[in-house]
Amino acid sequence: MPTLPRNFFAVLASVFIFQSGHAVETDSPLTLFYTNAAAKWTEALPIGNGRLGAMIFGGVAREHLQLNESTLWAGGPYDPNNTNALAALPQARALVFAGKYDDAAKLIGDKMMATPLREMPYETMGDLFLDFPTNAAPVENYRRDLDLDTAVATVSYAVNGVHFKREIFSSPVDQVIVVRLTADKPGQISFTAGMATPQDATVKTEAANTMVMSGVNGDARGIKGALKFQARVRLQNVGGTVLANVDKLTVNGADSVTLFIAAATSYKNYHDVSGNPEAITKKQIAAASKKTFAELLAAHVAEYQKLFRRVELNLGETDSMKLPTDVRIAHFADGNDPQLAALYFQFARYLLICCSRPGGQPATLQGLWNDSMTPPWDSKYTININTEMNYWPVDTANLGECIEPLTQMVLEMADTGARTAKIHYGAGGWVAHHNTDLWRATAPVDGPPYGMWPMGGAWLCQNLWEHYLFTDDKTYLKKIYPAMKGAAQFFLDTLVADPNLPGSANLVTCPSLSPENKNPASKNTSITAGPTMDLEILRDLFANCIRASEILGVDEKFRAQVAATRAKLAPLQIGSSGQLQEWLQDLDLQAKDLHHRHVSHLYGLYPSAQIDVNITPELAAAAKKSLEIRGDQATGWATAWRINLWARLHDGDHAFSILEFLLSPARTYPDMFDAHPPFQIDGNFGGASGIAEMLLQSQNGEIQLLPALPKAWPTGSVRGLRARGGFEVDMAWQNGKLISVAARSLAGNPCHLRYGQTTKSFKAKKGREILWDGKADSKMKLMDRVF
Ligand code: FUC
Repeated sequence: MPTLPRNFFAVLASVFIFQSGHAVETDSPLTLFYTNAAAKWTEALPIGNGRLGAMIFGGVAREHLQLNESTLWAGGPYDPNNTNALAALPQARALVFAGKYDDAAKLIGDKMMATPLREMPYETMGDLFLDFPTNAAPVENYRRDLDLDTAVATVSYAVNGVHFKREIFSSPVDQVIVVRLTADKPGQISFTAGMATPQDATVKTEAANTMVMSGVNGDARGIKGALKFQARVRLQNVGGTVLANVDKLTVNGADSVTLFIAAATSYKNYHDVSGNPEAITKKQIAAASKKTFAELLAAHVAEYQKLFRRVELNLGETDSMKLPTDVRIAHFADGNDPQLAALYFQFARYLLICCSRPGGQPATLQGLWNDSMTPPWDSKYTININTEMNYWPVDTANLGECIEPLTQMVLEMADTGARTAKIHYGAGGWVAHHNTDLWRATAPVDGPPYGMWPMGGAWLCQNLWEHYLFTDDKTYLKKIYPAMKGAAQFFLDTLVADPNLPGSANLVTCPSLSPENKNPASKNTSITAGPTMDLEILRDLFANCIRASEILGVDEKFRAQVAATRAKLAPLQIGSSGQLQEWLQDLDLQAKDLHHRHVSHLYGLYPSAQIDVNITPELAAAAKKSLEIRGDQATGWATAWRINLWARLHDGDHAFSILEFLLSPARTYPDMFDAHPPFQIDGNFGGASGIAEMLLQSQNGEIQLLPALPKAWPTGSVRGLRARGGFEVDMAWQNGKLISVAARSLAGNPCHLRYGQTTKSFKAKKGREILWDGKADSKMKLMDRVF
């Protein structure tokens, strides 16, 4: 790592002080800040209340809020299942087992894909612009920031000695975005507000202070748009005047102005679009505008902090924190800014709270934030890694409630996926392939090399099961069990014996693929039978169903059937280069792309725990070999996955070196959004998960303290991470050594702590806190606490 002159940051900071004419100081260590307005969307700052989001540009002459509402997708309820698929299935299988992969792919492409071939995109709602009168006077003290501790974005600057300020937040309580404009002298606020959208919509003013955009969503791929939507803006001024034009509101000479922005669609659920966006937005605005700004802000902050303030992370602080966030990202790899990793971790927590709240939609490929009608990969749910990754930090980072939209989506997919199981496979249970959308489509899409993968639903069930493991919440288990059972039932009905495999452990998925990686035995397709990832996911799904049915005391017969089938799954194999095989045949070294972004076969190491350095050391060594072959650098999410994997291998320095790449301009935009590129939010969440895995792991019955602490973070502390079994954990460390740990038992399970080679166990009653200093010869202390 190159070392910088000691005064490097002082010099850099002084450049900024000079350029902006004032000293830039961060108020809170949890603030992203910039000394200029956003020139691009990936410089703008995101806010959101789980449903209603905006990207804030912060221009002096023009404020721009790009708006999103999480149910504004193209299309309407539709059935993509292909009634020709089932008849082609036996032949597709025969071709795969005969090694005629490309012929199988051709047949699958002709007969077995969804109609339409692609799903519906998530779309932007449009934009709100505030145009301010310009004059030649210079702008001074410009600052644009996002305080992660309050979820408020602020823009401030001075012109002609008048200090202007804009505060903006999206309230989960009042369901509106609030924009407050103030100045430190009376009568200074003048602007014209207008709206624009690429949607089929009109904008008009309604009464003196209200502007409404009403529209319908787009058609896509032959599916008719079935949603109505409305965005409604009301303006409240103190002093000055407001004038409503045809489609604009003009404010002149006000002391302060508050704008309320509401938006809604007619979406009620994936088969009901009968909502009334006009009534909803009217009600929301009427209620919010009766409250004072202080009341709205206080309610918003209190609700947000209930979640956000559960975790504190301190990895060390340096003067780099005084620099604008984009400059810090450019210099993270210089090694003098450990707090930026903590900020990145907390930014991901902020994003998850802002884009995935109970009652709403799950985080898409772009969370909640998308400015396009045709976004990359439709900004939907790619469930062969990306959606699962979005929720990796949900429990470790103590945001358990935020999984609710994902849980709900999986329960809905268990309905739509039952039809796909029947029509495409003649099977019971339910199945989902590699994508889904607002309408919960589950059939194979995009083309055989991506879509012919029946494991998306099964993998999502693993996310839900993990949430159960963290919370020990039996009511939740009862809720998700039918979806788990249905996912397993599908495979009981569709697994086939591979005629090429010796012995009785020969059950495989077919046709399938190892996500998006070409089968080296084919000319040009990924189609195969029994890729390692499928078998790993099934080992988990079946084991989880067995345990869940035992815990709930149900389905004895089914349980036995699942156990018998599990025992017959084809085994994991170590190949001739010592690698974990990605396919049933030892073909890894012949792969067309040795550095492929997907590391699907390493699912067993992370997010699963069936490969474990302590329990299955040979498989762990093989997984490590595979990881070395794949290399460290990939797309944003794929880089983030590698951090988690190296953390599970207990190599903190390796994990950290990959984090340095993830947190560089190559993979992180100035606003800290992850760069696939383009922007994809999974890397933010996967990166945060990786940081948590470096500090705390809890798979396979042990809470492992600092299992992969890198040298770059010699001294630090963390409060409030979650561990499986229902524990909340705090730790402090100094010079690379644990000095204290507190584990609070929220569920009353036994507590097994491990620090290096030292283990300590305790029967932990619910409501007790266990304290230890990490030393082999000291005892744990117990405290009864109220929490
Ligand atoms: C998968 C990945 C791509 C991208 C897309 C949304 O198909 O292979 O890299 O992330 O999802």
